Amino acid sequence: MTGKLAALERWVNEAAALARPARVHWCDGSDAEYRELVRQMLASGELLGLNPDTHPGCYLHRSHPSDVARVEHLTYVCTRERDDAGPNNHWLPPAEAHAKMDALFDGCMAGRTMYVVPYCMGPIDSPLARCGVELTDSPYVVANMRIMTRMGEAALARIGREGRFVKGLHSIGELDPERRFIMHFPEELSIKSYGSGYGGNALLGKKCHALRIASWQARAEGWLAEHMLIVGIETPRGDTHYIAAAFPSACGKTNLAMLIPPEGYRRDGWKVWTVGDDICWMRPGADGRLYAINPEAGFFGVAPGTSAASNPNALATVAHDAIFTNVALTADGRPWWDGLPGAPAFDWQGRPYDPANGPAAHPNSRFTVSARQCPTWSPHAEDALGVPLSAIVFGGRRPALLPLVMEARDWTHGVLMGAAMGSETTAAATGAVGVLRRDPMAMKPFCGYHYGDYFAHWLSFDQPGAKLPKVFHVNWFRKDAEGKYLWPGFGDNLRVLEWMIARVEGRLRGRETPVGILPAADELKLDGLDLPPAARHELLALDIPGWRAELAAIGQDLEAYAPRLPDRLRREQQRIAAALAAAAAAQAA
Ligand code: SAT
Ligand code: MN
Repeated sequence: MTGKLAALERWVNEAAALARPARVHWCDGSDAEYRELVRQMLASGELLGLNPDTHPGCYLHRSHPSDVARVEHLTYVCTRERDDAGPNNHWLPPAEAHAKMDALFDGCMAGRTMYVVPYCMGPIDSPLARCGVELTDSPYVVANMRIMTRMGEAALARIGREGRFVKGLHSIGELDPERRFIMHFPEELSIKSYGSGYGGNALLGKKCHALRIASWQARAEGWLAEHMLIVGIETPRGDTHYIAAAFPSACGKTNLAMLIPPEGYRRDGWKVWTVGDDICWMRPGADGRLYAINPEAGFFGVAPGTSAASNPNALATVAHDAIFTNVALTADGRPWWDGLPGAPAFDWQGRPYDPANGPAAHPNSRFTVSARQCPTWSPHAEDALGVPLSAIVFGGRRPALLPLVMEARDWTHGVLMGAAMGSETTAAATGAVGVLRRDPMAMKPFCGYHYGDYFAHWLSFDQPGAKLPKVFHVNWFRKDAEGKYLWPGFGDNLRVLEWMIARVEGRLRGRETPVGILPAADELKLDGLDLPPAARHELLALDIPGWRAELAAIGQDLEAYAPRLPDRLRREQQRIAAALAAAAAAQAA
């Protein structure tokens, strides 16, 4: 190889000299290659064939039972200066991290094949897209990367033209949690991941490249790499508004991205177009608007809860040519999880199903599937220049206080809303579930640099001439005193998006409050919805003492990022705290 691919070849040779695989295979991304990988994995037992009549081209993978989620406590950002990684990341000096990882990689691929996986994050002809190469000894990872990215020859050709790519070295190692680390070297655009074959730990194009490394690159180059879905809402007038929305893992991003409008809305001509369900790269265009691409080519979605009621589009998407990981199995070889008809015969570990062993499908079980199979896949999802954003939405699981929807009064307030995001933890990461954690912009596990610098970078988009999207915060997860959800969610979330669009188009006035603009009485269309008046009130009520405590907590939590916390953000928090104090005084008077 010559020219710009020589550096790639040198790095592949170095990695092979370290890991000492029996063979090196350069992936071309072809159908024939995918079929051959599947054939080998069926033979080795890494994949099981599913019922070919109900699920043609579908396979089941069971991961090691100790390897079922991202491992945030073993994930590091290794910058030369500790402060550049920030208190939001685990850190090691790069030399120490390399030494630690190289000792693990030493000879680890003996007898195995090392796959060279060139990939492109984003449409292959997009100026916003970025390439990488993952070296891995896991054929399961290769098969998933082929679905999740533009993998193979075209990506290699682009790398040959550009010369620049993110280097990712991965081995499943012994799948030993004691010998498992995910290390990022943003200054070198490189990643080393050892000891896990699961999702975000192992499919290095996803969280490692498209968020942690990309957020670093984005800061240097003037764009944003975010943990957001992208959805297009087509109104009965025929305009499509694109919305990017950040929610923590397993909070319904895939469901919102594939939303089915309620009956009446469908009749009126509303349509929803899916552009992405997890990651959004965005950059100001020549007209001052923010343009977004989905760097991924597939969905790695949470299976449990995906049902005909919650997300029929996702079910249709995974009806063929999909890889399932850690779901349960019916007696006739269909994948199964809570929300599907039928009954599990085998649990996610392959044991005959026994409720005493816990849920049949693992709570973080997943499907991997090409986005092109989605019935609502947007005809603009692969536009090289991306789609223009009308709104950015932040949200989390908040059982109390946070209203169904509120709008930021300007960009600075919007950045504070994002920075103040909190959510109850879910099964997408190891650790306790259901604990409130502050998760700014849903990037806590994924921001590849100091959160203080990250907030400043967000604020920097507020330039003269910028036509920035409006910023909103939503909470689909409010509960009543009995712990029941107050809002039906799913398709009915379109009612909230409709209000946002009316605000974007300047057609509704809203109601100004100290914490943001809420829908005024009767502005949210709730017809056809069985929502008791008490719930309606509760969802949009303003609990001033509760909010004052929240603002104090936000102020305190943000100080963790001092001295790099932008003063503009601190002043915004103080402005709202003061407005709440004034409202409390007025109420008392
Ligand atoms: O495991 S992944 O990081 O790919 C999924 C998620 O947590 O969002
Ligand atoms: Mn995610």
